[in-house]
Amino acid sequence: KSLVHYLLFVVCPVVRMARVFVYGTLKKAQPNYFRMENTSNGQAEFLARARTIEPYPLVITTKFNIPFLLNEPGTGQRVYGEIYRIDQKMLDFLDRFEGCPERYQRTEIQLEVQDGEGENTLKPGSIEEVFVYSRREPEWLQNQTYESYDAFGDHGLKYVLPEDRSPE
Ligand code: PCA
Repeated sequence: KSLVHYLLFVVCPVVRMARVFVYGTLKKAQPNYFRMENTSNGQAEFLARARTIEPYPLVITTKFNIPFLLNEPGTGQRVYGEIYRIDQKMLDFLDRFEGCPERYQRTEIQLEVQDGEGENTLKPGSIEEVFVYSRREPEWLQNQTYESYDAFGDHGLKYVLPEDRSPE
């Protein structure tokens, strides 16, 4: 078999990587960040802080105070978060963890890379298209929106980890 065949069918599947924008509990210093760092879930490499190009409603809801970015561009606020490069294993983990496609859908979103204090590996101001876990839920469009999620913020809405939830 040829070198081209080797590169296409042997190397490519191994190095296949995705990029994901996290805006909620998966961000640094948030309650689920440890799952991104746990290599038994796969690999995740921080790339940059970023902000959505379009406004979206970021709401905190359900009795477990879960943050959701609603897939309703043009309403709400431009949302801040972090871009990670992840391998297929981490993508599979996150899909399972986020209850995709039942609780969240994985869609694509356009982002503007922020200025990072030397930690960004993407060019500030560049526009990137990456995966995001979002949801379509018309009822929640009335909720208060946030431009940046912080589980420990003034809103006082304490996030409940999946392993601590009583049956819904
Ligand atoms: N985790 C995902 C979606 C919301 C959440 O809690 C994230 O941080 O992007």
